[in-house]
Amino acid sequence: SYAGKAVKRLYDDKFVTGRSTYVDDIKVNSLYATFVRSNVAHGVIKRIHRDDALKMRGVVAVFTGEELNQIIKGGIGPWTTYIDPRPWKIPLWRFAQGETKYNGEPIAMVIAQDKYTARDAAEAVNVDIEPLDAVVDMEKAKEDKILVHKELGTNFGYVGDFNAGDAEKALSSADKRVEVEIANNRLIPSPMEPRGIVSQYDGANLTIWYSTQIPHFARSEFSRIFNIPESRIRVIMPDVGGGFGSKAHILPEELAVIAASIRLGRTVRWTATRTEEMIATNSRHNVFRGEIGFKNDGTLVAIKGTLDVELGAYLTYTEGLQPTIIPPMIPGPYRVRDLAIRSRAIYTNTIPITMYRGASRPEATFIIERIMSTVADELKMDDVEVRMRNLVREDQMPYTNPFGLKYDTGDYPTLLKEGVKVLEYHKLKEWAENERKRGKKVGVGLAYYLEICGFGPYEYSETRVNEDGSVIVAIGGTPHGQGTETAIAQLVADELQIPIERIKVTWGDSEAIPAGTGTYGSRTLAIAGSAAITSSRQALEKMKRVAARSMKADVEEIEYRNGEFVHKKEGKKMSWDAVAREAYSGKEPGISASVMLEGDVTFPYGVHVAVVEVDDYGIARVKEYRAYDDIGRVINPALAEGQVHGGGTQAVGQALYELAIINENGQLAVTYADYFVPTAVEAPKFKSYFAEKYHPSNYLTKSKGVGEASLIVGPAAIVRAIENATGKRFNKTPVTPEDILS
Ligand code: MCN
Ligand code: MO
Repeated sequence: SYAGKAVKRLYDDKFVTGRSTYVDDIKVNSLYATFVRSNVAHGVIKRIHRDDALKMRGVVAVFTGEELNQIIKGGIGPWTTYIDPRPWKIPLWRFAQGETKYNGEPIAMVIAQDKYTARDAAEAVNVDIEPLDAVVDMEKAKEDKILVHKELGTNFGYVGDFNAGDAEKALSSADKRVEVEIANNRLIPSPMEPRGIVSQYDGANLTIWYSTQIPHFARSEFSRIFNIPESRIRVIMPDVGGGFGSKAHILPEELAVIAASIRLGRTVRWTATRTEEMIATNSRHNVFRGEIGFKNDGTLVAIKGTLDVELGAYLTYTEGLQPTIIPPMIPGPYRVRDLAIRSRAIYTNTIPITMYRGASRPEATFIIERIMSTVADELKMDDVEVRMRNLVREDQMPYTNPFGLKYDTGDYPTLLKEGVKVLEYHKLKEWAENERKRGKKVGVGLAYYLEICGFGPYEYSETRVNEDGSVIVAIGGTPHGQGTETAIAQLVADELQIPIERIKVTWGDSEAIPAGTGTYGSRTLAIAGSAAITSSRQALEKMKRVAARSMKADVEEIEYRNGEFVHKKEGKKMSWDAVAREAYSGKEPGISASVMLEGDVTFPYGVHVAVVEVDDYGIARVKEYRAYDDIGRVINPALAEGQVHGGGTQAVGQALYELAIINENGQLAVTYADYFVPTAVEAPKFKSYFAEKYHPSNYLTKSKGVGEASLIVGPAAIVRAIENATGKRFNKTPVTPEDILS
């Protein structure tokens, strides 16, 4: 069997030999788009002077927002698959028209024969902007004095209360009460491949090559926004060089490219420069302020507070998830049942904020883990002991958390006990203490997480057996670096009992694959994998029927084993390939089976440990990162470990280095000189283990997700390690050298 083995990624040759095809590699005759961007955070667009640009050789058009929005009929909407738009205040988001709401916002579009001309021409476009008062700071925006969207009457896009039990009463009966403020700063997801799109319009049909995680959702959104039937829109996702959640939403730039191609009847393309990519997607700014109550034995009894998440100037598809997913995840794996959390989402005149790896679970985990560590510090208790005291017990599983989330399977205390041992946490702590006695600033930190992943509502899969017996599995999931396609091929190879080399997994073309939800929320292996198992079982059933007809037997008389269909009674046999050939002989309809598998959430969990060293300049380095996770059945340990490493390196970035600086004019620092992303040099030494006695999910794969785990829990573990190294307290990310030295 293939499942459980570290099978090498099936489709990597093209990547390592430079023959992969990203959007910018698509060779079609096309025009190039570039954007004129706002240099103020808020202002009235008075006039766009485009005559000079239009006179330049090679310039085809310069479009204003008014012109583009005649074609962009609908606005970018909320992600109604997951959020109820009713309690929200949502401004119409199209291409800027009349007013600009953030520094860097596209306000005019230049189309030229080549990208260099397009960029030169963009410089020749002058825009008169009359600045308006802007509010670029979330705290100031809360005063509602300066409004980002006057028509909404407020900067609060969402206010909701998440109440469970009686937090007030629990607080007043607690032995101890402590106030907390816990924050994550703004990040820039930074995938290797920036945003990109090619839009081809032939007068009737649109073909769109798009660097995205959600080709099918994009198709339905484009259909709604441009009022074109889905049958006339084909969205193709070529190789995608990473997304980390940020490519699950649509930009006004991308709508403009499509609009221009419709208007001109030509193919138009845009690949974001690195600066544009940095402007395109920011993420993660949130603050929790509140009070906690606990008993002297370390039992957490109450959490009360307010969570503020920044939206930026508009509601992206994905940022709408945060204020409604963070609060119910704050209890995490712990038994606390009395909580009162007011959750608010706030518009500011800044770059719209999107989701980033973990989306809501890193925020919730950072909050609850900082709370656990605070309890430990207040009571001078060990981090492990405090958590042990509070974890949901195995006899309580499946456990319905105070907000109604049903934790499916797991044994949280046992995993902590085992994890601490396997990761040698106490040994490391002792070692660090000795090192500190010798004057070295080293520290060890631990954090626990429980996360929610594997999201539905459904995923599509089709299994097709070709005439030669090779197999195509077309999935609605959209891997873009994770290697999930290889794990799915492993599952299908086991199911069909044929060599994995005979299986090709394909995805990301809205015309070749009728439906799909996409890859995000660490859902793909669980849900698309289970869908692939199901469609493959059905295909095998169809193969059996062909074999039966061919051998003049009842289908019940046919047994399939290791690539052979056996008619036991008669002692006859047919090979997999012979049956496939028969299926395409003209007498049979061929072999294809498709399913739309419904799915629900599943809850992986684990404990991670970081070792940090701080130098005299306050610069912290994560020397080691160790992880012990229960992710259900591990299908491909190498791939799963790779996710722990990648997410762990991003956790180093969030905890120590990454901070998107927005100045008082709402301008983002847009180079990697000002925004430091960790490289291999800053990556720690990793040790990643998976619980051998795992707790399966309800999915056929028995797996739970791991694609986001390390970025969900890593920042809390790393910050705890810095505290251990320095003896100071930090309730935020990133912890900068200035913080450490002050
Ligand atoms: N896996 C496994 N056994 C399990 C669980 C997972 O072998 N029990 C393997 C899978 O085969 C897959 C990987 O681990 O190779 C992650 O699977 P899964 O947890 O199902 O996550 P997804 O495939 O849905 O990937 C999405 C996840 C998310 S949400 C973000 S954000 C993220 C991440 O993946 N973005 C990434 N990892 C990324 N990795 C790369 N290279 N690029 C991104 O943009
Ligand atoms: Mo994600």
